Amino acid sequence: MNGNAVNLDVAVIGAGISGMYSVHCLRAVGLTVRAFDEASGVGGTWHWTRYPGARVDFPGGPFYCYTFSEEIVREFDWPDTQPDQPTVLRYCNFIADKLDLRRHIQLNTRITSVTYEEGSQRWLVETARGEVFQAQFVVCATGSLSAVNNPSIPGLETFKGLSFHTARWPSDLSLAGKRVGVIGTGSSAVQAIPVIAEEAMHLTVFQRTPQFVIPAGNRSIDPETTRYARAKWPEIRNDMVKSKKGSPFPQSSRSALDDTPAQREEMYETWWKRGSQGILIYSYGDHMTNRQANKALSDFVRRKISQIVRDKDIARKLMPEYDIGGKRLVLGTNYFETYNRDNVTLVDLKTDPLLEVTPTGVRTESGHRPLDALVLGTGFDALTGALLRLNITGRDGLRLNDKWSDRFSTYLGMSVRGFPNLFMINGPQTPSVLWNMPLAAELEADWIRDCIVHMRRNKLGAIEPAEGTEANWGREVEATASGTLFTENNSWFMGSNIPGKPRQFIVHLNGPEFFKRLSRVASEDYPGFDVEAERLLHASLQRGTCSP
Ligand code: NA7
Repeated sequence: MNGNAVNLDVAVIGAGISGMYSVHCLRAVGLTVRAFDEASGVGGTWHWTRYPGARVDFPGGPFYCYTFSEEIVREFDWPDTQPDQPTVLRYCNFIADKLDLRRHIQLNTRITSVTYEEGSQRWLVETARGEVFQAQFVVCATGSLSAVNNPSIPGLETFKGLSFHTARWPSDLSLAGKRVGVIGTGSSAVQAIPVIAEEAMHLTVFQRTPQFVIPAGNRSIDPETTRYARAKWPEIRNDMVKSKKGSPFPQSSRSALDDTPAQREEMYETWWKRGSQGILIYSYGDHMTNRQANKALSDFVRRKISQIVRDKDIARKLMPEYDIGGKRLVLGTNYFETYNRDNVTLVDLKTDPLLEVTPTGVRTESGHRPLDALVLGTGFDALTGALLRLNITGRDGLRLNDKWSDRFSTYLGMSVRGFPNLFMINGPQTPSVLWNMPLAAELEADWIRDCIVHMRRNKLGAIEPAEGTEANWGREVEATASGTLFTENNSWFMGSNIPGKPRQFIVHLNGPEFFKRLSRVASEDYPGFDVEAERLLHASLQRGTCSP
């Protein structure tokens, strides 16, 4: 045992939406908990994601938030259907105060290593400030899209202007009068581009792959919706838990091919206008399982692009050729319209490859483009990236980076064999990024709490997946995606955006079944896990403070 270490029952890594809820629910059963975050404030993704135009791109308002407390639902007024980043960050701070979480959260603290000690059945958690904590349990609430992807573009480090990732946007930055370049056209860049174009003198967008972008349709939430949500909250929450996407809005199960082309067009037009309150791809049930159905919708959005973008050559460059939804569908506001502006240039890197960044701009095959600021909208090492950056070493010196070098494997997306008592929230092989993430975080943190309580009651010291359970779980997760078009496209769902990352589908596609499964595993006393008896009688047991 490390004599200088501060003792905790649970170390939570991350103080975003998952980390804050973990602190709340673990503290409630008498556990000593501390959350650590590298950021200077709470909010996780919503602390970092400060680019102009950043908004929730899921059915937002009262549905993208904590769901467990009707009191909280009543007390926070969401102004828009797609809340902007400052509003979500204000909400996170409201929660930290309301639940009195700050005294359990240590900010400005980067975790440098997490190492399992066999003898004590505890983890040593080291920080960049030189502190060491010893915790029986570690909860990785590290965020699904938090490990920034800084691309290796020749000369990037030589750029003399301002250069930064969308998730590291400098505070108080003015782009007025500047020539700005944006590399990437994912969700972040698509939200930022129209706002940057309004402010900058000139904007050049460097596009590697065009995007299907549908209107977010952000609008003020009418008081009636808020009143309804507050009055019916338990039912709404229950419906979201059972819903395939964790959303309160409709999803059709009909085939797009059961309708005539004219009927389909009418349906698509209606859903196009709904924006996030009924996302177009769910207008029929088979867009992601039937290529012909998918093509009908892909063609509809391509027609929209050619109607919106006046210059036919630019419109052609903006046309995606893959299956709609194969990459995460992007919700935007005036995205395609922005290419009608005189101060916006689109560079298609497929036909005009990026050669290098120079001290004064970006050189593509067709020439040099002088820039004052370069924005990297280049995304994230999704789901596994943040975990692999923690430097985790489990039983027998096994490093998570080595275990996952060819393929990642988990049991229930919550735990990894060889890494006892370490849990993940919204990690790989959970519904995560294709479900309602705050709601998923609550359900997964509750499961972790119940597992810890079960262990304490039964004087268990360690729990980890049994031999073979990860392989079975991997097959189950793959089965949820088999026959879908997700696995036939290149996207960060498949690891394709990170050079060298194994090609493996990262999401469990059936949220309701996933959460039912978690409940079943808990109620059956954790089948599929190996457990060990507690070697050290834990202080909180002696004090009898763990009282669920
Ligand atoms: P994304 O969706 O991963 O988008 C990243 C974009 O950056 C995408 O267009 C990439 O092109 C492009 N990219 C990445 N590396 C390069 C290089 N080296 N050169 C040129 N272009 C590159 O990340 P976002 O931040 O936009 O969105 C992530 C999620 O966060 C999103 O779903 C929201 O939920 C919030 P590619 O398509 O790989 O060819």
